[in-house]
Amino acid sequence: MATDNPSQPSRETSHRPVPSSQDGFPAGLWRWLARRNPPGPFQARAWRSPLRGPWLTSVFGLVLLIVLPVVIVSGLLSYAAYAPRFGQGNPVDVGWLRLPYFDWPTRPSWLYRLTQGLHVGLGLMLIPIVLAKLWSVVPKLFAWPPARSAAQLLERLSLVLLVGGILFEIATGVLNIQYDYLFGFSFYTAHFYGAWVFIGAFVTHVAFKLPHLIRALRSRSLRSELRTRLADTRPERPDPYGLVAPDPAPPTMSRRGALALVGGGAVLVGILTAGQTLGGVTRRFALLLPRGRDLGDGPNDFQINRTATAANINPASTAADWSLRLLGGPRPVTLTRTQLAAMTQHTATLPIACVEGWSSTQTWGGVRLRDLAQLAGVPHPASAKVMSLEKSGSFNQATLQSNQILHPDSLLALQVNQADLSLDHGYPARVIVPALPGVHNTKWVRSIEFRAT
Ligand SMILES: Nc1nc2c(c(=O)[nH]1)N[C@H]1C(S)=C(S)[C@@H](COP(=O)(O)O)O[C@H]1N2
Ligand SMILES: [Mo]
Repeated sequence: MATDNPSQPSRETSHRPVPSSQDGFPAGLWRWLARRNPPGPFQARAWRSPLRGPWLTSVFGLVLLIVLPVVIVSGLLSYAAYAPRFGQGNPVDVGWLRLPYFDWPTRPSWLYRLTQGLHVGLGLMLIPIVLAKLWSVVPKLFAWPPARSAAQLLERLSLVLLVGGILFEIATGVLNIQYDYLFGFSFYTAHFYGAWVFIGAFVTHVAFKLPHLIRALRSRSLRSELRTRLADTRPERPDPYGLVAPDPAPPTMSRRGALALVGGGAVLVGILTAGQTLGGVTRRFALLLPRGRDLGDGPNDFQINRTATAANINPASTAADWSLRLLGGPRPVTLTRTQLAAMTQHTATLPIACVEGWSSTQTWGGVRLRDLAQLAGVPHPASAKVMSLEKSGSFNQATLQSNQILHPDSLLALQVNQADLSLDHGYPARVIVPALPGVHNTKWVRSIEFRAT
């Protein structure tokens, strides 16, 4: 019954049953709709939780307001870390969404491990908070009439983009870290454009809601809420937004209980996730990530992104007659593995940090890339294109920036943890560069072309 709904506009004196042109369109239509509340969730009285209200919504909102920008910025940084200037952005051409190019740093070596670990880790931890926030405003989804003015209609459409955007980003992100390449479309393209839709809606939403959020947060004290037991839990004051239940049921949980439940959920997700990048014993708790598990002991027993078999590497092509080709100088240089091993060797402890959020730090041994550039006759390379023996796929080549070639820890690794690389980790030789996104640490290297400009 429409009269039960406190979010109704003030009752009109007119009783026209259908919209009339005298009313003007669409005002008349809205008034007509307002008298015809559909049943079920469209009845404000159907929503009875005594905890719903602007304060609780704003607490969840504040957490999202603080943490989401970190997730957004670290996500955009991941795009930048792929070096889009070399056509390695994913998606490649993003038109006017292109951000200014800059050289991704090589120091600290754990930079991408940090930014991408935050992106994936915080993104996952926010899921319970996003769900709680949606729960807290769900009656508004069923507000009736659907809109009372053109401005309100626009606001509700922007909420579709906001809610749809974040759910889409969560869904694509989670699927990608669980089973890559599950989509019929490119994960990167979808996640990238979805992100911009969400960013636009998020900025708009914050601009409109910030004053309400501040006011609502001031309406109750967090400290006293945290001291309030179930027995003393009362609904919030009736609000102009239609969040507080007009006919609240008795509470079954205190506000602090609800906050603990949601916060505990986020912490639990964090515990089940963080091990994939923290490593050590914590890796055992990274249950949410199939690629985060401990793979046993031994120098080569760490995370493998794609095995040699999966990459269609013919073991014969990595055998004794394998040689590395250095291109781009006055004449090509060819080096056998024995010749590479006879050059000055360096070791560096560096992480492989995957876009999926996991990382794995190992001690690598091999030849400096800058020594190879020197040998090729390009001592001051502007870039280097690394090609793999792997024939197809988008992971079989990568272009490195000048600072990534010249860093003293940037290696063409022959060894890891003092043993020869295993075939799965890129034998006979692979690239390892500080702070480089995992995907560009090319395995089964066939050639490197150093470019002076
Ligand atoms: N040729 C080739 N190199 C590759 C890959 C690949 O599939 N093919 N995977 C990349 C990705 S996505 C990551 S995260 C790292 C993983 O290295 P690892 O398998 O030795 O841990 O290798 C990178 N190098
Ligand atoms: Mo990766």
